[in-house]
Amino acid sequence: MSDLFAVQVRGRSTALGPQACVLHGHALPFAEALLAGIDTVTAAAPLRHLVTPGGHVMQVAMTNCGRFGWCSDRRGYRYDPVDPQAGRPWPAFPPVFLALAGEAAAAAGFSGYRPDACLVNRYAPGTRLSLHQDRDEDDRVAPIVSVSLGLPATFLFGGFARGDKTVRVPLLHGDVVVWGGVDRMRFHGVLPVPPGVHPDTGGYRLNLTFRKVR
Ligand code: MD3
Ligand code: FE
Repeated sequence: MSDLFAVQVRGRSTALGPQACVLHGHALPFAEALLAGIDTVTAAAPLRHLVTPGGHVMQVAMTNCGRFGWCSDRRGYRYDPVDPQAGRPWPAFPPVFLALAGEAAAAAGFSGYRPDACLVNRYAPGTRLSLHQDRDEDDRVAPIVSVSLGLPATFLFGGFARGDKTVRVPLLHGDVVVWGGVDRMRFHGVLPVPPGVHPDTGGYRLNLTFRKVR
């Protein structure tokens, strides 16, 4: 295994790179409150399947909360302060979202984290997210904090070119991953979620990704 991808398990955290790590089970104490927050957000801004600029319907169902929401349509990808489906601003962050994101970022070495967007992703069994970079944010150094809830999935963590070797990282209910600094622009994706039933989410995997857009 190359140094770049050396995986080191230290108690409840696994380093994926110099500034990327998995905090195993870190969100478990917040899980119930986070799921209630997701329900509040999706009541105001329902999960939907966006269309890519190429005209494909995305397998992952998405919505947002916070000052900005990630959107995709035939015109391209962008962050929008308004939910284009509802014609009004995205719902505010449920307070527990900000508390968890700030605390997890600090635990990973990024103090003072103030995200302004949270993308909510819902995966039904068989759903995958192909390898990509997150490059629609103005800030490409601030960390992204990702929270996995419900069905387990295998995360692909790659390099800085699409063709670079990837490592597979199992992500379980309650795991939090933090990527920032030099690791921020890595290619990443999610393998098809295996079928299953989770006591807290039923037949879904939910993922929250906190971002600093501006
Ligand atoms: C790794 N979501 O929403 S975790 C996404 O599980 C996204 O739903 C996946 O990729 C999911 O864009 C993966 C989030 C994530 C976000 C940014 C990253 C992983 C990252 C940036 C660099 C490396
Ligand atoms: Fe991503």
